[in-house]
Amino acid sequence: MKMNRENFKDQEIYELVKHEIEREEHSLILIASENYVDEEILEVQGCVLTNKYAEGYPNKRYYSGCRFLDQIESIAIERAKALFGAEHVNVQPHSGSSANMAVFYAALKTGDTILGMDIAHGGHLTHGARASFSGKFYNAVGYKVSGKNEMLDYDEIRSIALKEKPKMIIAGASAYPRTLDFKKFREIADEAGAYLLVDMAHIAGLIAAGCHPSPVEHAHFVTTTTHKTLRGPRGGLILCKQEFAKAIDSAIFPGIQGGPLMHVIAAKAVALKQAMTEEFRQYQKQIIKNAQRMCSNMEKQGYRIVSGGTDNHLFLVDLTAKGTTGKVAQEALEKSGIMVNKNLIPFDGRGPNITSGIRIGTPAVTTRGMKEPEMDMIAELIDRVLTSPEDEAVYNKIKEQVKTLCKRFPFYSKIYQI
Ligand code: DSN
Repeated sequence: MKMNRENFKDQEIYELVKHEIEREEHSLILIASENYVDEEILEVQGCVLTNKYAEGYPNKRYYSGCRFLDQIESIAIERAKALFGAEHVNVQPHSGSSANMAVFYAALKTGDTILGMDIAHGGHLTHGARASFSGKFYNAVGYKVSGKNEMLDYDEIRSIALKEKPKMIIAGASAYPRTLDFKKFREIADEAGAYLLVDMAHIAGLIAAGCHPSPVEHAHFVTTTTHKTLRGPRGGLILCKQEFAKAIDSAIFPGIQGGPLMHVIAAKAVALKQAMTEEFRQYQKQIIKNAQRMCSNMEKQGYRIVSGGTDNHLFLVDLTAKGTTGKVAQEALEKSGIMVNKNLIPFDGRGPNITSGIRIGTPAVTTRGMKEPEMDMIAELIDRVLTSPEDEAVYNKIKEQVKTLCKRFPFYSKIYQI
C-alpha cells in the first residue's frame, strides 16, 4: 500500500495518517457507528476513479468518457437492489445526511410537518433536530421512548401522528438498542396519511444479513449509510419504491449534489458484494452476540443498562449511579485506548456535551475477530477505568492491556508497516 512509502512528498499528512493507522490498530473501537474496511475497499476508494466527473446517471451523463463508470454504478445499483430487495436504488448520496435531505426534498415542501425520534432519545440530527436542515426548514415534531421501559411506545407514536398529521414519519435511530417494528410504523403512517422514511443507517448490515427485520417492503423510502454495520466506504444510499424513483434521482442530482464520487460508489459496490456472503451473515450474528455478552457483563458489574439490554449492535450505559458523566468516562476511556462516545440517555438531566451515559457498539471489534471471551475482558477493562476515572496510573496500565489484546487480533498491521 502507498502509505508505506517513506518518500511520500507531503510528510506532514503522511505522518498524521500513519498515526491514525496506529491508533485504529492499537485501540478498542467501540463507537457503534464505526468499523474497519478491508484492503480491497481501501484500494478501490483510493483509485483513479476519483479523477472522473460523471454528473447524471448510467448512460445519461453530461460528460464523455463515462463508459466504465456507467458499468460500475449499474453494478452497485443492482447489488443494492438484490441485497435489500429494493425496487429502486440511488447509490450517489455522499452521506446519510445527504440521503435524508434528498428524501425530504423529493417528498416534502418547506414547512411541512415531520415526525421523527427525538435526538435526546436516540434519534439522528436529520430526523428533526433544531440545529439541522430537518428542524430549520420543516415543522419537526418528535416522539420519545416510554418512561416505563425506555422502549418505543407505538400507541403513543400513533396518537402523536394522528394529532399532528405529519406529511412524513421517520423511523430509525442512532442510539436505540431495540428492534424496530417497521410494520407498525407503516400502519401508523397510513392511518395518519404520511409517508414512511426508514433511516436504517445503524442496522443496515444486520438487515442485510437477516438479523433484524427489513423495512424495505414497508417504507416508501429507506436511507442508509454504507460505513457502519454494512462495513463499506463512508457514504449513503437511498432505496425506494419505483413510483418515487424519478423524484429521488432528481433530488440527488441536480437537486442537492453535483458530480458523484465514483471511487466511493465503486467501493460501495465491493462492500455490497461482501455483504451477500455467508461470512458476512456470520459476522453480523457475532456482532449481536458480542453486544449482548458485553452488555450483560456490564450489568453484572452494577451498571444500569438503558432499556435493560440490547437486541442489536449497541447498548447505552447509564453512569448516574457510578457518580460520573459521559464526558468524563469518554475522556478516561480514550486515554486508556478504549473509544466510546458520550451519549444522552432517555430523560437525561444533563446536556449533550456532558451527558449521563455512554454508547457502546461492537461492529469494529467483531471485524477484528473478537468474540465472547474478549467481550468479557473488555467489560472488565471498562469497569476498571470507570471506577478510577481520574487515575493516570490506571489509564497507562489499561492502555498496555488494550494494546496486548489488539495485537492478538491484528488488522491493519497485516497491510501497513506499523
Ligand atoms: N454520527 C453517527 C453516529 O455516531 O451514530 C450518526 O450519523
